Amino acid sequence: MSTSQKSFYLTTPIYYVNDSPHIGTAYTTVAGDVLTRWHRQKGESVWFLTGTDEHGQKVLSAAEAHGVAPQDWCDRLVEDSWKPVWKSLNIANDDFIRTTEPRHMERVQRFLSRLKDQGHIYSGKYEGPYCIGCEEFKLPGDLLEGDLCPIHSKPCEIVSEENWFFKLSAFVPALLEHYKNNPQACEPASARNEVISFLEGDVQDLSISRSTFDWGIPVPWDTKQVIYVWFDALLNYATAVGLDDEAGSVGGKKFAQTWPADVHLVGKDILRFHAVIWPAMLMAGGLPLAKKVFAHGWLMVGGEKMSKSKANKIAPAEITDHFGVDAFRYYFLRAIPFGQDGSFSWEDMAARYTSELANDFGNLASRLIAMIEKYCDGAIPEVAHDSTLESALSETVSKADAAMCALDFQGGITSIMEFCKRVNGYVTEKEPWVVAKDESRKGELDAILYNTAESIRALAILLHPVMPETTEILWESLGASSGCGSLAEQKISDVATWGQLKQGSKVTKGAVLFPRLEEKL
Ligand code: ME8
Repeated sequence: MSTSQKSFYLTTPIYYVNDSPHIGTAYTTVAGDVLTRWHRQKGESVWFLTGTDEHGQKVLSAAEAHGVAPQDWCDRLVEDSWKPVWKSLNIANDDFIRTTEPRHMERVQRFLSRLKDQGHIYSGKYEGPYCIGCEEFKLPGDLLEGDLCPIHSKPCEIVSEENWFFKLSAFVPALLEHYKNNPQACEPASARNEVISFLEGDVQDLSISRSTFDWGIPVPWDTKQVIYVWFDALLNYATAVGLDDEAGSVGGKKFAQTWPADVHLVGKDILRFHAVIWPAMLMAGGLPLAKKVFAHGWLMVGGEKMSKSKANKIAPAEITDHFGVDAFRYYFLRAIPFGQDGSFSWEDMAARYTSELANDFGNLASRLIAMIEKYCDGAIPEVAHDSTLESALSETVSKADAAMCALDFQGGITSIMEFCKRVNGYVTEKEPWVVAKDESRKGELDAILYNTAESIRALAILLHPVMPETTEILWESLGASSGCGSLAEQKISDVATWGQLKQGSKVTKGAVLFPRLEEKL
């Protein structure tokens, strides 16, 4: 791959390390992983960034509550919790940025100094409510009765400080113009509308420093103040790939290859930061804006947004211990339209696991392998063709690719699973177990089994980004790597080319892909 090719650059939010990951933070990270794996499978150069947001009052309070110095607290949580959880979920991120790393802190200070020199920053007095849960300066109109934060249902503290301000309001006309000309820059449409109506309101300049605590990056020209945690955090997307480094340097080259980001994946709770403040910061710095901010909905448990600070928090392991990692990765993207809120229920997850994964997909694969073992001595039979299956596959690949690239994970996965149902229908209709009873119909039997195997080859590739582990087991048991190469190197654009499984490749009965739940519970 040429080094000058622009990478498809996707980011997740960097999560606060006030606690460990839960299924909400895993939802965003898995979605990012599936999308980047899909783009890799398209043969594109990809850069996938995640990380942790370690400064600010919220993290400081968590560390204090545990009697640990904030840096030690962050180190411990990142190494013992965040990184291992992402590894356990098979997240293939290319980089992991921590905002306490020198590579980030130095670039943030340099960028801020540049904005100050260019006249975008001034000193002033800030007075108003602040929600530590959101780490956000609130407008009185944002709050519920009793000055409660609408997201955290907790009272805000009143901040009154001499701070440094960023001239956010100066960028409002340019931001409105940007969204008018590039509607795809903020999706879904409901998110874009919210951003536009916010911009059409009374947008204030933003306080970007704090003086009452010191857990943050010092303001370079006024070290009694630390940089506001969101100003620090948003910059991670650019500092991680070499923001403002010299053109010919390693960082400079990386920046040229990755920036602008293609997708900032976020939850709708942090939409304004990403679709108002962040692009204004980039405009001030004279940098191109990210191509898309996509705000997905919330996972709800018991009718409430699941969050680290509430008792309704579910750790990914509670689910993966029952259903396995791949079913976890599959379920949320399959069940909830990306962009809308969705409720998690064990019953719905168990129902989909059994009907879609164990029955439709897992059983199809195990029946096919068993029949090839029984009727063909375990070797893939001669290449055959079925025009209906072939055209259904072509259609599936185009539909799935269009949907996945548009972040319609539900649409993409549904079209793949519809093809799976169709293959099941083909097997039911052709009744290979009946055909096998008549030796004169051996050619017919071989053709049915080849067509089924070939369809399953395609399913393994198309589902690989969603369920990397299970599809790898399936690929091996189909004996596909000997004739087709590794699963990771299969390209989406070639999936529908029929006849790739090689005659004579040996199939093997692998592990059951999706064991019956009764055996696991
Ligand atoms: O906001 N449903 O970090 P955070 C769906 N550090 N997604 C959820 C969710 C839920 N119930 N709960 C959390 C921060 N998320 C900042 C970000 S970025 C420069 C700084 C996901 O730890 C979702 O992506 O509070 C949400 O936006 C993010 O976690 C918030 O994570």
